[in-house]
Amino acid sequence: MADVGIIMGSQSDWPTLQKAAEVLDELGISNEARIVSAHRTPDRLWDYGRAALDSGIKVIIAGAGGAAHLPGMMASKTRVPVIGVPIQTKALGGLDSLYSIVQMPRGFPVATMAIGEAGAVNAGLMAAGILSVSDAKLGARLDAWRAALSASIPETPQ
Ligand code: RP5
Repeated sequence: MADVGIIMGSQSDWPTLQKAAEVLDELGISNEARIVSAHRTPDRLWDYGRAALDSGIKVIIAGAGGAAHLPGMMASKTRVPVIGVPIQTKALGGLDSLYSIVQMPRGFPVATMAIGEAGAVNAGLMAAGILSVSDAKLGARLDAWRAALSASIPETPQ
């Protein structure tokens, strides 16, 4: 059983979503990754969304590119919070993914991150922040992670 489900529209999205998995691993948060395409495997999307709560998943990170319907469709299927990661695309740079994911109709939100790897890392951190509200030990690990990042920033450019 995993606390965070990482889903993506294609194998080609994994190098980006892997950044979310890495930060979750660093913070000791259990996670699972699945390819769940809104267009190519719609039944898999429905099954995953139907089972998410009972499976114990507390946050879903969903990455997709182009038409990028996966995060929004997953948000329509489960009340587990969905964090969307717009994948950078060759044709349109990921603006297509961003606009598709961010413009949800009222009632079914997706917490949309930045395009690409920064968005994937932040999706992991956002999931950690959500989980840390009810997990003090995780909160302490997240505080330490953030403090270490701040400490690594030099005051003067090299
Ligand atoms: C989307 O189509 C996926 O999320 C991926 O970003 C994009 C391209 O998929 P592939 O053609 O690389 O499998 O559904």
